[in-house]
Amino acid sequence: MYVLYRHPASVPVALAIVASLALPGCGSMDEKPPAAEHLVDPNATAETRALFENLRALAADHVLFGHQDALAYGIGWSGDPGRSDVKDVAGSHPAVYGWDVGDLEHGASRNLDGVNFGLMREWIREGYGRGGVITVSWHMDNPASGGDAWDTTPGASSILPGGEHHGKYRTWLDRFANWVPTEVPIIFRPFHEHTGNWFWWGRESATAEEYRHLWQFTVEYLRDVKGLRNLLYCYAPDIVDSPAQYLERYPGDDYVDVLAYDDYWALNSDAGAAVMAGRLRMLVTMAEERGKLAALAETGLDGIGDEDWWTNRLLRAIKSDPVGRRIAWVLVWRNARTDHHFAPYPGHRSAEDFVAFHDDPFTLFEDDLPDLYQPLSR
Ligand code: BMA
Repeated sequence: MYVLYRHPASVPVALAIVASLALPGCGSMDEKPPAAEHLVDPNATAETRALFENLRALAADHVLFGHQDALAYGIGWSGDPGRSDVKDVAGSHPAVYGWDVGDLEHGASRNLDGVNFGLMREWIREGYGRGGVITVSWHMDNPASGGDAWDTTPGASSILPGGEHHGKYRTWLDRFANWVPTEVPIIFRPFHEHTGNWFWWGRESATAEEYRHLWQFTVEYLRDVKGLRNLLYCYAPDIVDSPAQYLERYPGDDYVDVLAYDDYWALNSDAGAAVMAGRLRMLVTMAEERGKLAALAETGLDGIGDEDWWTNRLLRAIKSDPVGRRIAWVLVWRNARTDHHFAPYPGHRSAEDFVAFHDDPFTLFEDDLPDLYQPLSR
């Protein structure tokens, strides 16, 4: 849909132009975008670093579209090779693939939603192989009570160093490190929506200090003990309405590469687009001040009741603010059932509008992507 990105040979030039035109502080076409000097992992793989830099350049003028579990199943099918509901409707896979490793902590063969972990690893490689972006969340069970992620029994302090379940938590992280395909750059988004009160790491179950320590320990363990070099770390609270609230539990610039948030609240009504635009503006401002990426890590309307939700709600909200529009990606949740889905499928009431959303030059699907894993030319 956007010719500039269709020709691999022109990509480095195109990226440099996009970045120099639109990144703050880059006044002329000769200037280079600022270097990504502050990744959480200073020894991240070249591909991981390139992903960060390319996403930062693309975010100036585009948003990548993502879908959870896209390759695993959709409405009326499961495990069909090369298939996604997004591709069935729009002709291209999403640009971003979300996966969740809930239950990997127990060494289970399938995640909490029944996705086989061996196949998930292959789908991650497949999406990456086509140039897509991979992000992983973790609906981790409650380490203290044995309940699920939604069991709000306090658990964070018990897995910190010195805590009763600390050894168990190390084992859980070991299982993640053993499973994750280390050659694939992955945007890792643990302990999300923590400003809500529905997870055991949420605001009513963990103090701000416990949350920060849990995050910092997790990063240091995966990076320094397990030696994972392929992770970018994404911090994603639920909706908040001030920078102070956003940063209350923030573990620090040394521990976060992507400032994101989840928002299932704003886009249920027409008026909500302005609310979301304001939140995105706040998010992008905080991210750019720190040299980080910004993203709308999860959003959507379950069932997508409005025919024009994609262009008139989501895209309008993202595009409407000149700062807020500089998020790198937006991801919608999984297509589990006809009564629980966030992307269209063939015959869906919003399918036609989704094609228009795909065709808009602002959105990038997999068929629009440049090589995100090659260093940005300087
Ligand atoms: C929720 C729902 C659940 C699912 C969970 C983790 O929002 O989709 O059915 O188990 O996410 O993927």
